[in-house]
Amino acid sequence: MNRPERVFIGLGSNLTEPAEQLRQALGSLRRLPGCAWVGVSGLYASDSLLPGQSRYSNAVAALDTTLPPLTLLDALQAIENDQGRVRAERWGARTLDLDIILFGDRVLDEPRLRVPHYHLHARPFVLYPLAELVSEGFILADGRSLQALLHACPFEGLERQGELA
Ligand code: A4P
Ligand code: MG
Repeated sequence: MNRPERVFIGLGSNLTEPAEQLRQALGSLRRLPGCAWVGVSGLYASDSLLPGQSRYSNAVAALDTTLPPLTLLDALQAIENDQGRVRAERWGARTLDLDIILFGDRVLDEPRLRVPHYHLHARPFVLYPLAELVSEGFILADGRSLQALLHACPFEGLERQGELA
């Protein structure tokens, strides 16, 4: 049996009742084989990084998993597909996006999976919910301090809309 590793999963949606999409995805994450539920951040809303797209709902969930990283990625993509995700264009509007933000103490740079998530530092809608789930002074697997990343990425434009679960 593998040692469980803590993973943080970024959830995002900007189509078809985004907050409901996130709630439905949480139900699927709670039922994932090989994973134990840890918790979820509050619900956040913010404008899209791309102009012309509707606002996003975002959250971060934490699980302890014994699954290998690519097996977890497959499971997350299956949940996206179940919720009607259509991959028409990169960064396109989506019913559900599940990104692996952190995977234990691993640093991975594989064609299908890069962790820590490559754009984490520029995304308040990932950093602030993540901060709700870790202790103060948290250091990422690649040595960066979450506190320093938060300082460099203002909360501006982000709206915390209460609890998701
Ligand atoms: N991939 C590599 N690393 C990872 C990882 N750590 N987690 C690969 C998940 N997948 C990873 O992803 C494309 C491929 O990335 C996958 O097949 C996987 O093998 P995708 O989900 O099909 O495509 P995408 O989501 O369009 O691309 P990307 O780069 O993940 O975009 P993002 O980061 O999801 O950005 N504005 C707000 N306010 N909130 C948002 O959530 N999201 C986006 C989309 C734009 N603007 C936003 C938001
Ligand atoms: Mg994605």
